[in-house]
Amino acid sequence: MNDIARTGDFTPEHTGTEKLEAFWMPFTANRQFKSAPRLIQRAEGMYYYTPDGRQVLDAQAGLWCVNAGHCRTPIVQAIAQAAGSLDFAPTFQMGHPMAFELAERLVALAGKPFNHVFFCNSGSEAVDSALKIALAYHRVRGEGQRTRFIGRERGYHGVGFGGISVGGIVGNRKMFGTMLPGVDHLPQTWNLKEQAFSRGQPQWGAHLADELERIVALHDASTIAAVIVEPVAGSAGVLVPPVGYLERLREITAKHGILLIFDEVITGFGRIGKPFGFQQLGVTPDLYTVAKGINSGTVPMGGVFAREGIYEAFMQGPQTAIEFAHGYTYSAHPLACAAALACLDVYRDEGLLTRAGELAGYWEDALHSLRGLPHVIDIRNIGLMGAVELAPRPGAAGARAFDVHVKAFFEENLLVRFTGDILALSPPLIVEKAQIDRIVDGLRRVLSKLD
Ligand code: PXG
Repeated sequence: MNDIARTGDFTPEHTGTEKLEAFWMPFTANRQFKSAPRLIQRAEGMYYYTPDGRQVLDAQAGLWCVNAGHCRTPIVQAIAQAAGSLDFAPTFQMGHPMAFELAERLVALAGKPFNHVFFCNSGSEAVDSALKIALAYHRVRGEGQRTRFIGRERGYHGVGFGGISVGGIVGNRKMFGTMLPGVDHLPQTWNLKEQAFSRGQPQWGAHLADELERIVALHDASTIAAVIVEPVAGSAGVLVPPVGYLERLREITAKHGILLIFDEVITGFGRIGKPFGFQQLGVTPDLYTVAKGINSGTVPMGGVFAREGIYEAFMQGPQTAIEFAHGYTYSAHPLACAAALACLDVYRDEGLLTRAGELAGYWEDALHSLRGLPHVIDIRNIGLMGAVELAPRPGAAGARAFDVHVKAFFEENLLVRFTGDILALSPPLIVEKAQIDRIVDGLRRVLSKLD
């Protein structure tokens, strides 16, 4: 097979439905997809290209990850260079320079109090790693009885057993039965009546954080290791935290010696206006997870940031002891590190980690201009995240948003994500105002004639 074919030549015989059968697609309606496939061949900048040569505007940054835009030359070159000079290197009892350089640059971007980062290969692994760091942290300090976790309804923390246990998306949990024991959930924060068409953070809802006091009282603080939430819930459809809500979670967790973990897999790397979501929202967790935008989705990579005092608590016992029995073969993989280092340069040189803040007002006005269209019951936004929620068709939840997704793709050359009856938007951070207009105008045309 020549190189071109291997990098994705969808010849007609490759798009026949039988050729699509073997791939068990993740989080996909496999039979529906394979009967009417939506295929992507290549990508560049803000666009995907289909096998039949259509240029599709990517309004979802791949899957909330391609923050620097697609196939950026410096990132591509860095990956190629690494592949040819250090294809793999162990990071168990060994090290390679890019891993240390990347960690240094990342903690500098995070700022105080964050001083260490642990590497893994996905958001799901980052979440499991963070939960394990939390448990082990309490244990090394002599508080090993702190084993409970508190997540939140509608939270998405990936698909590991830890992640689905603290997560709160029913469909991702109910099939699997067994989960981590000792997990409780805060109520989710979205309320149609109180918050519909809020711009940015809703005013209503800070009091929902007080539920944490009730849960703590029930179990006793001494049994609880950590609370984990997304600063802005992404997968559940862009649920923006009410004003004062995260502050309240921070206060309560600090008071009870409970670690606060932010899952920044989506909000990290510029999505809401600062390098990390906590910086934009002004509330500092003890640990936070990242993935996706760390290298603009180019090579699988995730990480956990730890504040001062956490890593240090592990550094005890004999010098020869492995302080934390956790890690992955591909933790700090050279290709992922090379991609991330080059990506950080692109972010810095193009000001991309603060661009969502600069465009947020324009984005907000553009999205909210869809208010009043048929079936639109809510519009939410923060930074360069947005959601348009539709009323479900009676007896066919999710069908309306799926229709919009398909029509946007085929009729408007627009890639828009959907979850339930919510359209979710998160364009690459290089998006231009004219492209924001195109996204919104395309959606307007589709929504106007939607039944
Ligand atoms: N935490 C959060 C907050 C996420 O959004 C994960 C963990 C898991 O990451 P990995 O890399 O293991 O998939 C995620 C992933 C969507 C969508 O459209 C969201 C995610 C992944 C795929 C689709 O809502 N988020």
